[in-house]
Amino acid sequence: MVTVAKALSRCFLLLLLLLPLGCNTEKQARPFPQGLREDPAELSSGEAKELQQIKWHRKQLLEDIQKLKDEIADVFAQMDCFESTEESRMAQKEKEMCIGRKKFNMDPDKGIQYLVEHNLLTSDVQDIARFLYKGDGLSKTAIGTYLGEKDPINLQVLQAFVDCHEFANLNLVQALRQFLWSFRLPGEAQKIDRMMEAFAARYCLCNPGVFRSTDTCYVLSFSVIMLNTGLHNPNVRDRPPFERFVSMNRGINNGSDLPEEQLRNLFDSIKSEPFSIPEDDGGDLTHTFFNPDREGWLLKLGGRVKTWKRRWFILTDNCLYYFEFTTDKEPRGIIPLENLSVQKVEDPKKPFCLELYNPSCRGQKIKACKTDGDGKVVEGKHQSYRISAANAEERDQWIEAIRASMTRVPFYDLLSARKKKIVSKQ
Ligand code: 4IP
Repeated sequence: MVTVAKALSRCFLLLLLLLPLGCNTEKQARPFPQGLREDPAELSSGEAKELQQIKWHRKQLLEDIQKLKDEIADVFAQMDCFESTEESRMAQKEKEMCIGRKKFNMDPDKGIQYLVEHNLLTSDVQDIARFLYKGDGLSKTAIGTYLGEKDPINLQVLQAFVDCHEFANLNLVQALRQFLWSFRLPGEAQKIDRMMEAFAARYCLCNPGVFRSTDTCYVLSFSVIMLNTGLHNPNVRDRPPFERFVSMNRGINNGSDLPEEQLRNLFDSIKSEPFSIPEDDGGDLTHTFFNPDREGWLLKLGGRVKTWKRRWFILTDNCLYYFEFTTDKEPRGIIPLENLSVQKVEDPKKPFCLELYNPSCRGQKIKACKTDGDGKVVEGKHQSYRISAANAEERDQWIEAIRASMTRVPFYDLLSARKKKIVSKQ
């Protein structure tokens, strides 16, 4: 660009020089200076000399102008070339950014690594947090997954991400709406705990004096989330009245009650408008099954009618799902593993069996759901689930994976621990 500017300014200077001479720089002949006779034979020797000099200057200037024209043409050609290189460089960066986002949505850690390696993001936690907060083209589920990781870097990014939110002068419901829309809360209790803890701390920092402690804010946030389910989930028949919401939150403000008016505002806000939860996984269960703890073919014995059916099982989020085909989007049945146990069992008909049962109430129906012959979702009828694997090794691996899934601390334990902590402060 400097060269272009130089060339243009030189050209401009030359034109300024030429103008007084009346030179039009084109092929037209320059008219004679005023007072000079047109016939060279009539010129005095002084005039002839002056004419020679003028002609010589003119020639020089025309040559200079031509050189400058060439130079300018050259520079413009370079500029064109530079622009198209710049364009293709930008296109390349855009392409890499797109790949980075896709990678992030498939595997958040790998996505961030890719973006850093391609200089599209620095490894600074603030930079990563801003990138996630902006969230362009990112799956909110993937953002939630990344923020939920326990790695020290992810924890710092979580903190920086929460700090990107401005909650000043918002009531708790408004702040929760903003927060819960910025990513999708992961299913694991410990992760939810860390995220809500960070949320509560940020809310209290932005709104000093609203709650006596962050624990109060934390517990009330969950009451509000549960209230949202109670008021808006179509499967809940018994809609909680305001009085129940008040009694749920007795003594949570370090032993004292929160002002009823404050609770009324939150209650009314949720009642009139439920939380919007990001559903960027297409609304089907594909994403849930994207990264399962374990999956594979197993034989399952029917509940009442004892037929063995080959089903594709997926273990994820502390649930066992079974499908007729691996490509099915909707499962035939779902078995929540909470409160269940698993053990090896001998079966007279099938080898390598395992059994899922409820150790505290054997003989009672296990809470589960399935689709019946008409495609309706109904309650399961199993007192235990008997499942046969292809060999002993697979059976043992399934038992191990199911046990690992069951031992995860359920979220409500964490919440009740937090409530106890508040009560013990009284
Ligand atoms: C069915 O037998 C299948 O085994 C069902 O399994 C089973 O439901 C039924 O149990 C059993 O009656 P038929 O196909 O021979 O009728 P799937 O749903 O995998 O096809 P479960 O509850 O095991 O899914 P009951 O309890 O509905 O009878």
